[in-house]
Amino acid sequence: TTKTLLLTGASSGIGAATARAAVEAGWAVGLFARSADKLQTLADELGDAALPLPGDVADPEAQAGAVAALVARFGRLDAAFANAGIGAGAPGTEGGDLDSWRQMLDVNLWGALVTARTTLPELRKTRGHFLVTGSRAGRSVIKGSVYGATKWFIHGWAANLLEEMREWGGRCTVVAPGMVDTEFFDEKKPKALRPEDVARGVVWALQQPASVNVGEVYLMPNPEAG
Ligand code: NJP
Repeated sequence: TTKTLLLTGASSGIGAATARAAVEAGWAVGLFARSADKLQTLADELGDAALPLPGDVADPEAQAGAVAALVARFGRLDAAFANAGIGAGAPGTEGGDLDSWRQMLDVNLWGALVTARTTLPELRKTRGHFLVTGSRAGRSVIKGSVYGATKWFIHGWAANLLEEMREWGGRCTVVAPGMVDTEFFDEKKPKALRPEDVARGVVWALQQPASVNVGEVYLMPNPEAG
């Protein structure tokens, strides 16, 4: 049987690169993000192994519909990667833009929580794997204090979620990169990680034997290596 992976934030960056790498590794993928046109283009590239699932992670009904559609199409869910996230200019606390705060909380926290709540009943059936994108910013201290704190939440939450999932043989991984050259930034970041570098780490975690839990995939760029 083909294993299946639901990815949020699949329309660009780390999510799109992971979708490509997972299909390359033999997985079928459900592609969730708001940009329906980008998801369709990626699904056309990936063929029968990909299902575009347009929606907003802040909308629990949209996520529920996407999981139902994926299971209807592929018959099972083996892994979910809660990767959608925004930096909103990585706002800090003093003078922080309130709308940006709200959007980050809705996507980075609420959206990831809802992805877990929506996928866990299906993952339980396959003793599956939940992955979530944290950050170096969830392991250290950055100037964008509010963005950084959303990622500290992810790391703390995922460590606790692993304990919950272990009761039925599930697994939980935090994917924690340093800077990655994606649409997260307005400008190119030539010395950063490539989204493909992160995707390789995600697929490596997915491919470990069921008896092995990868708690964290922590990747940093090494710019002086060329
Ligand atoms: O960024 P980008 P990344 N509902 O902008 C989607 C974390 N991270 O790949 O909805 C559903 O290319 C958006 O799609 P769309 C970061 O915090 C990054 O770098 O169509 N989806 C797109 O597919 C985030 O958690 C760096 O606009 C929503 C995707 O999210 C993850 O990596 C470093 C959505 C964002 O793709 C992926 O970001 C680090 C919504 N409401 C952690 N809002 C870095 N780049 O340096 C957004 O440590 N999306």
